[in-house]
Amino acid sequence: MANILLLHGPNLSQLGSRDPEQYGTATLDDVVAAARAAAEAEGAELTHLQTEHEGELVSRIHDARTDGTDIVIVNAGAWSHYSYAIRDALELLTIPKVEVHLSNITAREPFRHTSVLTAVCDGAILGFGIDGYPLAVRAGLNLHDGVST
Ligand code: CA2
Repeated sequence: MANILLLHGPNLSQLGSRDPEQYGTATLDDVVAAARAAAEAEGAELTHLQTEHEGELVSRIHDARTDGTDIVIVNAGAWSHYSYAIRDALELLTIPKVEVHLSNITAREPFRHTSVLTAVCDGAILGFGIDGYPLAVRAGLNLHDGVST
C-alpha cells in the first residue's frame, strides 16, 4: 500500500472563509477529504499536515525521507514563491513529489508567477481548485507505480 503525505502551508487553514472567486468554497477539510477519497479508492493511505510554521514543514519533509512515505503532494501556499529552505528539503527527498495550487498562480500578481518548488517536484497542477487534489494523487501514484501517462 502506498503512503501519501499531503502538505499544506500558511493560511490554507482558512480556506472557505473568504475569496471564493480565487480559491472556491471548499474548506481545508473538504480538500483533504477529496484527496483521501482518491487515495483510498486506489488502495493508498493519506496522511496530512497543515502548518503556519515554515520550520515545521521543513522538518516534516525531512521525516518523510525515512518514515515510509512514498509520495508527497504539496501546496506550500505563499512559501512556494520564495522558500529556498522548503525547496532544499524537497530536493533531498527522492520520491515522487507533486505540487498543487488551487489557483492558477501564473495568471495572478507577478510575485505569485514563480514557484521555487516546481523545479524540484515532478510536476505541478494549477488552477483546478479542489479538483486538483485527486489529479495530484493520481499523478503521484502513477509515478510511484512506474506508469507512464
Ligand atoms: O492557489 C493556491 O493554492 C495558493 O498556494 C494559495 C496560497 C497563496 O499564497 C498562493 O499564492 C497560491 C494561500 C492562500 C490564502 O488562503 C486563503 C484562504 C482563505 C481565505 C483567504 C485566503
